[in-house]
Amino acid sequence: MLKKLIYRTVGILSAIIVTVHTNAQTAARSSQSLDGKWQILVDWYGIGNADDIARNKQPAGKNEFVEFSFDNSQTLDVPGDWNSQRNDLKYYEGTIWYKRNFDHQPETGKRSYLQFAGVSYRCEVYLNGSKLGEHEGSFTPFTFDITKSIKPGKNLLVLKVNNERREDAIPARKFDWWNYGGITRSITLAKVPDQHILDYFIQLKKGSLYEIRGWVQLNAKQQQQTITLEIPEAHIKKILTTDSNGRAQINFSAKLKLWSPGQPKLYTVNIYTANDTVTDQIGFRSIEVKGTQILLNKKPVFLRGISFHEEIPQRAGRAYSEADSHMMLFWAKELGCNFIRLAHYPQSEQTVKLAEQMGLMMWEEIPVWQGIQFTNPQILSKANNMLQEMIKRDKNRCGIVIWSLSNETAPSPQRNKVLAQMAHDARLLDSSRLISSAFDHFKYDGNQILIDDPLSESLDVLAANKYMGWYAKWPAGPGNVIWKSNFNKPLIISEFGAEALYGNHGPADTASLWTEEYQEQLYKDNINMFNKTPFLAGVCPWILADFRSPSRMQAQFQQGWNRKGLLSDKGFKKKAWYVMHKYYLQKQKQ
Ligand code: GCB
Repeated sequence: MLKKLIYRTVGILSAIIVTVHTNAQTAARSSQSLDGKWQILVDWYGIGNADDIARNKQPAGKNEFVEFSFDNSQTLDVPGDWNSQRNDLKYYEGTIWYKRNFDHQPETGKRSYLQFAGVSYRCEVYLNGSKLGEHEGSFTPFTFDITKSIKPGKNLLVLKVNNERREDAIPARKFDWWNYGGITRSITLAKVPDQHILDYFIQLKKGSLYEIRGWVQLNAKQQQQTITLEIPEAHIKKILTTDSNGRAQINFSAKLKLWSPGQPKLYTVNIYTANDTVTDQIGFRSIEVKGTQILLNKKPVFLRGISFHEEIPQRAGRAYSEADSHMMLFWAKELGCNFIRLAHYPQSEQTVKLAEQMGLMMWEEIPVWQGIQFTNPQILSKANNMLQEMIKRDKNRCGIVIWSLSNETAPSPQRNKVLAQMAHDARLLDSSRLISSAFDHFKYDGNQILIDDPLSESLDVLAANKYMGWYAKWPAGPGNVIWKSNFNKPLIISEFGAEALYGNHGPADTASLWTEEYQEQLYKDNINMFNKTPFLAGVCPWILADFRSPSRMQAQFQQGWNRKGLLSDKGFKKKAWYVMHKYYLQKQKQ
């Protein structure tokens, strides 16, 4: 029986971390969720001894005690950030140790994989007292092959999780969102056949409406193995054969119904070998640029976007459930969007899958956000590791049309070199999508703003974050700005907006900062500017909903919230929402 694939997460070969994280297509197989209540130890001073904690050391006798012991300790929910689960952890940046036991019944001919969908920010993983490895980065998955270390019966799993902000991390020490810590996404234990399908990539070739390209990779380097690929609804059945690396190429033509926001068609795709079967829902669409246009399935498309953080404002915590993803995505649809910018990091796999099912194109980015240490020789490998993990996880999601490398990084020889290298590496992993990066450094001349960032050469789509009327004064009156570019490429205004406290009103004509009317007028002025920009291929207001940020401590209006939401922290619509909604309805008709 084929099992529906819920989490199709691909593992990693970690570039910076000590342990080899094995690739594994784990989700399609029988899997055990390790979510639920985990016991925890808050290590306020970061002094816990890993050897003792990892084996849950017990007192040797009646007159002994262990200070760092999980016995009778408190619990936290997994998945979930720690900040919103306990008042005293609201601002906590440090280490928490997590522990749970699980049972295991060995099956002959099976391997066991332990898969983490996201742990924030860095973690060490210990199984039965021994270290499996480490991972850095909150937003991408990692997997361990634990076949050799798992025991029949009871097993002890311990994680050391740390969310301290550091200069050499990605993002670095300063960022404009809440630094949620903890096991924020699910943990799964999966059993797979010894010889199994490790990974696969199936998409339309760039620029083609019918040529299907890709590959299937087995875990063992076995030559001449037969793999079957089926798309039953389209009566497609292809027999593939592996090369000496255990990889089979996919290369055939078929006339399939194309995926688009209007008709987000997905096909069931089955891949099987003699031992193993995986099933996925895959859509087929082409995305390319022609001059200053973005073409979806060969037709120009205007990206009617919105950004959001992976945060539920009403709960003031990180989003973790399917219901959470639904809420954010329904709002995006209600606004009239056909596109979302997943800011500023890969959001959960369930958000990406739901968005695709709902007909939303996506921009997905890694958290290379402002002040990154580009001169640090480790940064390229850290960033590339995240890029690889993101692309590996979501490369079969046709809803993703743009991979983005960075947000608001200042041009410098070193930054230009690192990001150009990443653009190159991203294309090696996936040549079917567009590459972008959000800029905020431009040249000004009167009312003209010029895009001249040298990184543009390496990108398919240009993206500008520009807060006209908020951080930047209109040089020649509201709306009066002309965008120029040194490159014949499409432009997305990837951020614009202003802060408004919901319910704070003032007169429309002389509106003062922080009022809904000021934000509303600023949206109208920005739309005027958009209408004067012929090479504009999309816009993306900042942001769907107010979000929490300790950088935003203005006492009267912010109180720890960035108020640029079109929705308030309670989900109420501000006046600017309706301006944007109207604009998107008009754009949809054009
Ligand atoms: C930006 C950043 C975004 C901030 C936003 C703001 O340019 O990309 O992360 O939250 O501005 O509100 O200032």
